[in-house]
Amino acid sequence: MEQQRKLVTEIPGPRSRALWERRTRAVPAGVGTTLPIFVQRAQGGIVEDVDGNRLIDLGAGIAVVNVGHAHPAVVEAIATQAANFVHTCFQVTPYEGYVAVCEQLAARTPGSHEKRSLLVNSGAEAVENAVKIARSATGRPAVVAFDQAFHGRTLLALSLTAKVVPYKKSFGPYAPEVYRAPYSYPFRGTGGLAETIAWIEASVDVAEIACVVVEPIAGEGGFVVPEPGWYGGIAQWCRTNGVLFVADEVQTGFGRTGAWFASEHEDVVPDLVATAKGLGGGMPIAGVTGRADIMDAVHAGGLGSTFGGNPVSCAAALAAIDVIEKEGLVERARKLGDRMLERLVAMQRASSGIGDVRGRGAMVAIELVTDNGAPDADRAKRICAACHANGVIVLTAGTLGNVVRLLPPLVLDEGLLDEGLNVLEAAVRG
Ligand code: PLZ
Repeated sequence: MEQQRKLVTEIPGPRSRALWERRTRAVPAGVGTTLPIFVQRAQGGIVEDVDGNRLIDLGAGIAVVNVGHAHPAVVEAIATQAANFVHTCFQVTPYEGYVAVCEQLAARTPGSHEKRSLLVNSGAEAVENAVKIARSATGRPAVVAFDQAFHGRTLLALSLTAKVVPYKKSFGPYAPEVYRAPYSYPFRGTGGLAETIAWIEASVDVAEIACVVVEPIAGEGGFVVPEPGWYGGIAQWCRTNGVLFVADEVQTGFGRTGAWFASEHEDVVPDLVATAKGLGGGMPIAGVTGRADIMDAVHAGGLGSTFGGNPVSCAAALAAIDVIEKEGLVERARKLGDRMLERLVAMQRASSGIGDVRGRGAMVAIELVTDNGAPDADRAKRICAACHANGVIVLTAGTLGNVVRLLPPLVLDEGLLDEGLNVLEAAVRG
């Protein structure tokens, strides 16, 4: 498929609008939609809709298709595995692909210690299992999460997620023994390391804490990069206090930030790592990887999932990991990131209202503020809408909704990236 932006109708076009009509009668309103075009095909960095419009994708299905849409190696691995067998349930009769993915997770996640991995289906399920394992291994109940956190939408994961609207409103009561501490937010000058630790120690008996669950960069929370030393400082505090350090690398993993895992930027070796999204190259699969002694602390039969580590998803994951390695996508994330930051800083200088430009690797964002520095969620929405109308997929983020984030497939052609950024620049200018 030609890697080219092409608009042949307004966005959304007539066929997408007709499907939207059907959608409203079949799908509940509670399922949100960023951009109501209906997809026909997607390859590399381009998404084609049912009206024949081709859009530049700067969202990668929320950090999933790091290797690009429908990478040929991933597609071939899926087809080959599907022709052999599609499902047995690993707990009923195992197969090699599951083991091979766990070996890859052990080799790629930070630290050279002995590891084990559990495979599940989604980021939320990975986080939930990480907490179950941490509780089982420590015999402690409490969990600390942060005020910009997103960890998923199932009950325990949602209890860890911070943002009320739209995620938490009306869905309580939430799981007990979850304590929320301030996340480092350099642009707002809040959540320094000492403040965070003092907050934790004042709010919960440290001897009762099983684990701290933390994103190396707050993803849905607005691509907030903590101040240098904060993430490592929390890990150190955990070690000192017998608290397990659980890294949620669901959004930051698999090359996204210019390292295999973002914990590497702070030389942190987590006790447990939750992964999902980029792992499967587009197929649903997630993992919990951790120190062998912690992972093996759970009794036999205590962990599992019918579809967890589905053979087709495992084949896709092995292919995607191989593509990230062979195509140098970790390096490429840095290159794309440098280009995006350079352009965004130029936009910040030329226009008012961009309070902050931040990110790591191919995970970058702008935070929109009004003249007096208040969060400007309406402007973020307007900028996204203008990008969408002009054939560029961008996403909002932020606990206050005032962030526009860019997270393209790591294979995106530099010409297309620049074209996408030109559209964004015009949208920022208004
Ligand atoms: N942890 C860090 O980013 C998912 C959410 C989309 P699942 N982020 C996208 C939405 O609106 O629900 C995410 C994440 C981090 C966990 C999760 C949860 O991953 O695969 O969506 O369950």
